[in-house]
Amino acid sequence: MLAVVMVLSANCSRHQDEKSSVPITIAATDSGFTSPDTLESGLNHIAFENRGTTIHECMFIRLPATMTPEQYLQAVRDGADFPAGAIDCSGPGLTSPGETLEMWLSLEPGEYLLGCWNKGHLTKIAPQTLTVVEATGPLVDPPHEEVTIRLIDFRFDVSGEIEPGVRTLKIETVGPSMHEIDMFRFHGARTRAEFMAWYDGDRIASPPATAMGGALDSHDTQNVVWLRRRFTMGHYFMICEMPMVQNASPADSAANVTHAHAGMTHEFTVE
Ligand SMILES: [Cu+2]
Repeated sequence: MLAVVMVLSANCSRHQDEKSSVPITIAATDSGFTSPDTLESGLNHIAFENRGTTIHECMFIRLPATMTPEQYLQAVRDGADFPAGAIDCSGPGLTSPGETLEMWLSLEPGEYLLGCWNKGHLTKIAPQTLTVVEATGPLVDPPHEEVTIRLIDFRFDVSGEIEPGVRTLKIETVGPSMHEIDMFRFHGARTRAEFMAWYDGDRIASPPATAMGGALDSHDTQNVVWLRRRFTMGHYFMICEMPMVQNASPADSAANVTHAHAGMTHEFTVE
């Protein structure tokens, strides 16, 4: 009995030791992002809110010194998923209107563009830029996770159970390819087949699931991010939206084939 008590108290003190940081709010609207003009380098704690009427995400894109935001966007209009020299640095994934999640992610100093790739918003909505400056303040500590999700060619490896409540997930990319994770909560008895039909369609009418957020890809696959959000009981689905063929021409039938089509999906129940 004594041993059990000691283990429990050790677990409690571990959580009490987590230094709580105040998140920086970044909001998506249907006309663009609201965010600070500058962030500090190192681990950042962000609260992402979708205040729009459609699904949005928030990729942090670090631009090379030789590339303006407009040059990046023109390369995307010309069909590039990964304009040469620009670096994807993760960010909160697909999130439905009214949903909020927290993310911890590391950023290096530089000039960044915040972009939503859903439904071509990246090139249709006024881009948001921000500067990451060398940190001068105290460092943000990583949170303690209950669950670790590893992104592997082409599957999700989930260690631990996601239970109802506010939960923290650590996201690691094992690769070797770049990956991302978007989580959805099915509405009622809607199914995976209905989801994939919606995913391959216009993604506007009658969504079969709520987009719960996720972690977008990083060129640096050593990059680790953490997600924290509330999970209610229900039936969930996670997918990887990375394109199977990078920078495919929009006219190429391969342009819309993602890792999800190659089987990189995972269903789970929160109970
Ligand atoms: Cu993938």
